[in-house]
Amino acid sequence: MPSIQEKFTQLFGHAPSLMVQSPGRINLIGEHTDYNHGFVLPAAIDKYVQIAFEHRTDGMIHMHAIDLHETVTVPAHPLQPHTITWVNYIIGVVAQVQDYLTYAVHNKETLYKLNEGFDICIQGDIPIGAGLSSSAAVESAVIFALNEWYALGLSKMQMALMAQKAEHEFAGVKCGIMDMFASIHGEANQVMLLDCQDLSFKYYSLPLKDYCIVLFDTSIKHALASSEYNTRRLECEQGLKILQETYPAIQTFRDVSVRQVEECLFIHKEASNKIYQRCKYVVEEMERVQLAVKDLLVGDMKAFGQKMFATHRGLSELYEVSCPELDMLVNAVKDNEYVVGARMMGGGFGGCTINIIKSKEVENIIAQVTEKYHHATHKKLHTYQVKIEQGTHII
Ligand code: GAF
Repeated sequence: MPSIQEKFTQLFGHAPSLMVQSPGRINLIGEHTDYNHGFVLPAAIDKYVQIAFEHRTDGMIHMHAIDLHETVTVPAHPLQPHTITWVNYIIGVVAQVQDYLTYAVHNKETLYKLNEGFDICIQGDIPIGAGLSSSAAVESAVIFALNEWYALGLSKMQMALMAQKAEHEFAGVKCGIMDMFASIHGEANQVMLLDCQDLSFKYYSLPLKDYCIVLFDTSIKHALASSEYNTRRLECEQGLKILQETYPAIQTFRDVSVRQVEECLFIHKEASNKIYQRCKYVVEEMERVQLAVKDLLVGDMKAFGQKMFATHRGLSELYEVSCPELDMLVNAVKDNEYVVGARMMGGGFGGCTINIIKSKEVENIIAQVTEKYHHATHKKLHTYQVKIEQGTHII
């Protein structure tokens, strides 16, 4: 198979000037907390999107997705959301940079250069729709390349925020900051505790010792994932407003206790009340992340893993973003003495579970779960043993 440089050269008749690689991410704990001003604990992994880039001067953006065998060309200005999803991950980011150069820094020369257009090829090995943030990896790679090529001087956090805005405005998913943050800021062997309220973060080593991280991929992506994601976000906002009526000092979920959720949202003792359930999960998960980091600091992976199982229960029963296949995969390992923790990961409604498994038992456990999964769903289970790696960088 030709390399991305060779493919780029074949397609565009010249070699690329810049190559960038951006990883997918895992998240150890802290799910659906980023857009609720909570904490997350993600890390970048050894699965990547690569892009090859070259400036052009005819005002066009030529894009080619190698794995999908698709080429799309659009004028560099003005940019509108496109009908093809992957195209939006590129042009959505370009639109953010155009806005930045127009309104934030009034840099006409650089804007002129950007609007001259470019050629770009993308390829990758992050499974699409598996909840490993392949879209954020593309957006992160593109913003990183534009920052480099046009000498924009953006910080990593500014890049992550612009990539997030691209996802909101061009892909239509009101995602939090976690995925782009993790792809751009990742470091080898380090998880990152990000405070999504003030965007401060800290790196921690994961005391895996004789354990490793394995992802079980349901190969399912429900069509309702992005609409349900936006609905969860709205439900949380509604819950927060109700809490603020009784407690005006509350600004974000960070100021909310479980007791206040019980008092203000547990209406008529109706435990099925959706807003109550969503908010209860969020507040409990925020506390769980803090406690889980303490487990990491003392090297107690067993206690950490128990919290992952508790997160899964919350996501499945209260936040209702799991699906039967994800629940099945977590149940399949929950009483296995060699699996310290497992849970669904990412937005939900399909994608992967993340499992912390004793290294010497990984093969056995993969074989057992693959068999069970096939028996129950008639689907093939894809599994990935992942390493924690460096974030977006030039190659
Ligand atoms: C998706 C989103 F993109 C993230 O921002 C985050 O909310 C996650 O779902 C759930 O934790 O990956």
